[in-house]
Amino acid sequence: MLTLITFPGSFGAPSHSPYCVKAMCLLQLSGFEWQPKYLNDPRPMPLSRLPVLRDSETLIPDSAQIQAHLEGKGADFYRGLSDQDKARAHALVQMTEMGLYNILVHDRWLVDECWTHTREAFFHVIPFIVRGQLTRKLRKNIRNKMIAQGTAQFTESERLEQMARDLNALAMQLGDQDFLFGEVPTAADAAIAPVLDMILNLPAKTGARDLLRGWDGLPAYVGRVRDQLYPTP
Ligand SMILES: N[C@@H](CCC(=O)N[C@@H](CS)C(=O)NCC(=O)O)C(=O)O
Repeated sequence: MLTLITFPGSFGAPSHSPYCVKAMCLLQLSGFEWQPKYLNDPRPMPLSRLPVLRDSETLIPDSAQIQAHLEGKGADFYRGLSDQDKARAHALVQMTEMGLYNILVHDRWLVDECWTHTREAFFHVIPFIVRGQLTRKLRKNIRNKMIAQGTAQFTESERLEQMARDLNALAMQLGDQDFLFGEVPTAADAAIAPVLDMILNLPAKTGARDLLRGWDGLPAYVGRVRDQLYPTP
């Protein structure tokens, strides 16, 4: 059986990481049997990140590589779609993983009120005596990464303007369909909805959370992906 090595869940999602939830949704869509194995520290893993898929003795890191591996075993995540739609799906996934994902990371780690809850949810397993020092260091690293990558260089209103453009692109593609490419979920929904879900469920009020909660159609879309693709606990 396939084993997905994943961070555990928080704030109502089956993993802290949208990439781990993406991999779970892909596995659900694939129809293959799989089981989760929860890990808190990804450092021993290839690339030092999660998710990682174990197939017999092989470890496959990275959600896009996991997708390709499942496709190699026969999964068809875009059944019946044109090459043009597949290209559009790829572009929307990239947009979400490069843009909206970083807004999620920014708000989780750098908005003080969110950080208090994030720290508790992600790091409660670390012994209390070293937790403060370690999480301060991790937070500083994330702040530096967010500045280097650009998200933390913008003002809140600039970030929200960028986010609104991304949400508009997703809402335009969704239209009045149930899922991004029709009435059946695809790999694009597996990748995109978990990022939106985690922004919707940020543990404190932020501009990004408010913007998405108020966006006509997108919260309901996330609910449909949850119902159809998230594994049952
Ligand atoms: N491109 C990778 C990204 C995976 C990733 O960045 N995972 C993050 C969590 S969202 C991670 O494991 N970070 C290392 C850590 O948290 O220590 C994928 O698609 O799987």
